[in-house]
Parts: sequence; C-alpha cells; structure tokens
Amino acid sequence: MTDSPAEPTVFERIVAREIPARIVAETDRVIAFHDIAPKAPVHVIVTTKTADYRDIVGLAAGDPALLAELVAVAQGVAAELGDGEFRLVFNTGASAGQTVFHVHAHVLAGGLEEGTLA
Ligand code: D5M
Repeated sequence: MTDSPAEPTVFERIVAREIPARIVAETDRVIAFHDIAPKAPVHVIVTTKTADYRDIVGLAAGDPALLAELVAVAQGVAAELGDGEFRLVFNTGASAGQTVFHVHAHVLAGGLEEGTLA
C-alpha cells in the first residue's frame, strides 16, 4: 500500500536528479542532502528514494527495514559531518510543520542552540 501524493514532491525530483542538491550520502534506497535553509551547523535531509510514504507513520507501518536504513544513514551523516551525535526530527503533518509530503528526517548536529527544531 502506498500513500504518495499525485504530484512529484521536490524530494522526488532530487532523487530523479531533475533538480540539484548537495548530496552527502546515498544507498540503493536512501539519499541524504544538505537542507536548503539550514537551522543548525549540520542540517541534512535524509529521505527515501521511493515516494510511497508521506511520513514516518506510513513508513514505519509499510517498510520498517527502510526506516531502519534511513536512521543508519542519518547516523553515518552525523559521524561524517560532526561528532556522531545528532537530533533526528520527523515533522508529521502540516500543523506540525511538515511542508514536503515525502517521508524525511532532519539530521541536526554540530552544536545545537536550545530549542533548535527544524
Ligand atoms: O521539511 C522540508 C525541508 O526541506 C525544509 O527544511 C526545507 C527543505 N527543502 C525544501 N526544498 C529543498 C531543496 N530543493 N533542497 C534541499 N532542501 C530543501 P519539512 O519537515 O517538510 O518542513
């Protein structure tokens, strides 16, 4: 079962290399790139290549192994770009601040100000 939106999201277009991004890590099923509007010294988006899931709830239910892979990529990014410690934020729903409805995590690291949330 999928819950992807009809129109391609900006992240789907990054996965398809239709628009540029500063990619920092990639596996067969996951891609990570710098956020266009960073809220922390390290602010990287980690997302799935499939557009089948709009948020973490759908991904956790539909493909928990892919969620685990996404978390592993996030940890690798935090280790490569920082000291390995990080905050992982999954905005879930418009009223929670989600603007791109293609499941993704914000990796925030590198010295966070109190209250820094993506
Ligand atoms: O997070 C969506 C995030 O995606 C937000 O922090 C901006 C980022 N964004 C939007 N467009 C781009 C491009 N083209 N490259 C990199 N980052 C981008 P949300 O949790 O949905 O609010």
